[in-house]
Amino acid sequence: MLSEKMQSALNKQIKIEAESSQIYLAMASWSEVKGLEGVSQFMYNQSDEERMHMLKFFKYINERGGHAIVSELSAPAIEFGSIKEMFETLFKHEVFVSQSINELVHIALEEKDYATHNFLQWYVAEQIEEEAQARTILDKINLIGDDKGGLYLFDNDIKNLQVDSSVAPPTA
Ligand code: OFO
Repeated sequence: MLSEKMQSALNKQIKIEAESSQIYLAMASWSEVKGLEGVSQFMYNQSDEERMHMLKFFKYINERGGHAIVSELSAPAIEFGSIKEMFETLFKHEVFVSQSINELVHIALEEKDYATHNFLQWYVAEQIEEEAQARTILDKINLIGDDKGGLYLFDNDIKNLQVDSSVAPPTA
């Protein structure tokens, strides 16, 4: 059984994961409108992945005798200035999510909830992966600079970049 404190913290994370999905969906749309087909596909995939993260929390809370809550979400930004700015926003957001996961791990230990602590390890690994991926992409964007040909190739390459998880897929 989840403690009240643990349950409410996990429900807060559901909201964060759902908002992440919306943020990346908005990025997918912005890129698509700009004709960046590959970047847009990457963002659509990323958005789906975040929904999966959300559902995994959802199922876990209900499985442990809690009640997963669907809540109102904040509207994401819809304009991103440039690809570089957009990926910087993505990177910062992932760092924020990692901090939030760390906070959950902290609460799980405080509550002596070792099952939740164990469950959260998947997310700890996933965040390492997501931050590293965002960093790699930003490095590439910095290399390209204002080179239009480079941007074209980047857009083509990123389409095939797998938004994959570092560990087994969630059971949700
Ligand atoms: Fe859910 O990992 Fe990104 O935000």
